[in-house]
Amino acid sequence: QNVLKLPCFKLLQLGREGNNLFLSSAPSHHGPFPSHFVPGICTAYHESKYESSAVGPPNTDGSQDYGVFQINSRYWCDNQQGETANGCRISCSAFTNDDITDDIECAKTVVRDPQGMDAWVAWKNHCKGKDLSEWTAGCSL
Ligand SMILES: [Ca+2]
Repeated sequence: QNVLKLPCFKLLQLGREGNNLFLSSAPSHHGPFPSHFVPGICTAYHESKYESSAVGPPNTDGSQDYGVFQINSRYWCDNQQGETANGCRISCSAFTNDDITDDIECAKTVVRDPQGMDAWVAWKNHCKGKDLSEWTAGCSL
């Protein structure tokens, strides 16, 4: 994972629009980029490679995951296929366009759940407890 190969504008978009996102689980110091953006940036990369049109393959329960944060249709959005709690009260298709504002809003809702950032497998497997400073190398607000 070489952050310098990633589009910095995407990092900045995630960072700027994600103000206060993931604050509670943020590591304390990550250079010039505000530290509380970094968990979301690392997680989004490992979930979707920042591909806003990403739709995951069906999960074992038939649900699917949408957008940069791979938000799940069983719990958080409605894809018109099967049961959903629709916790973010939104269509899953809203998470597959280039405007990630609503994706971030929903991610904030997800992270307020008791499991917090652990809702994302990519966070647990690739980001949690790691030195995340490389994610912001070459980027600043
Ligand atoms: Ca969107």
